[in-house]
Amino acid sequence: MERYKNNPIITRKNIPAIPPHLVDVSSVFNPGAIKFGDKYLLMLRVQNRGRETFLLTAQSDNGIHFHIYNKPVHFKGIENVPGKIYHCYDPRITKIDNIYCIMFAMDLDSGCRLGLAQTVDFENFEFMGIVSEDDNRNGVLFPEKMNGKYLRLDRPNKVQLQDGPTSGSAICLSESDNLLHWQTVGVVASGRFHYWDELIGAGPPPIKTEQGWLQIYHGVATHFGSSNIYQAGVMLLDLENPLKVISRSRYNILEPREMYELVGQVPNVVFPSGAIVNEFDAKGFAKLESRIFIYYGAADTCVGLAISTIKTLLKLAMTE
Ligand code: BMA
Repeated sequence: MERYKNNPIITRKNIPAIPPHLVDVSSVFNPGAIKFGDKYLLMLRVQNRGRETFLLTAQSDNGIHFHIYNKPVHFKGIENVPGKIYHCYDPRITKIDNIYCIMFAMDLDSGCRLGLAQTVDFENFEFMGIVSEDDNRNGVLFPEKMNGKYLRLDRPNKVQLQDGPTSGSAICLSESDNLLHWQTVGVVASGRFHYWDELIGAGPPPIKTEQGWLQIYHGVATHFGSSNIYQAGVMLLDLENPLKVISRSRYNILEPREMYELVGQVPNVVFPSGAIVNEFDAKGFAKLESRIFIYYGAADTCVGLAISTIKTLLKLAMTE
């Protein structure tokens, strides 16, 4: 994948001052992304100097230069959740039947859960509920139902990192009748210990291609003494049965190399969370030659853009 030449595309300096809480913020990273009409839309994770989290939307005509709105996203109804919500973060956006669904991580006293919100205009957002019973993260919805069910990839948190948060080593497939109550169908892919992707989680929502569902994911190498390395990879899932992995990249397709990826709040991190495909065919498949913009958090500090094509990602997925 090719980094945009003027990366990072969004840094803390681009965040407008929104008194009282968002002034001179610390970081902006891990955005959700989607095409909204003919605009590129991001939902940015912004942290202030209290290390509190806010989500801000941003729009662009070309996917590179973004206008960031000076109104934090409010999920209407979230105030009715009992107990304290510390952070809502890492949103992934999927359009299903003309409704934009946002799945995000929620830090609660009981651990991390998945939350779901919906919007049609990216101005008014409705909180739909907490949609994972157990500790879970990196929930991404498929853009269409299969066999009458909504599907998502998620990542139950099971592994306790030494001196760190609990993290998972497997991407699972879950299904639901109503987007609110989910059952795990099975494990799609597990971490490959000793290699680049020991712990894994889905990145942007799955992309439909004639060859299968293209899934960009992050992998964490944990066997380096002082620091985990977060990288991006890609796998191809069967179109009819996404539990089945057709192929999976042996090598990462993006790793921390540039200074803004190596140094920051959390060093050595590229974390892909949003992708926008330029062209789909009449049947809804991403075109082979289409460009894809991948938005990623760099070092939990700023937003990078990596550019590729569907064809290239399919090829990279096949390097087994
Ligand atoms: C993961 C998540 C991400 C974060 C990454 C690197 O576990 O918390 O939000 O970007 O770690 O710190």
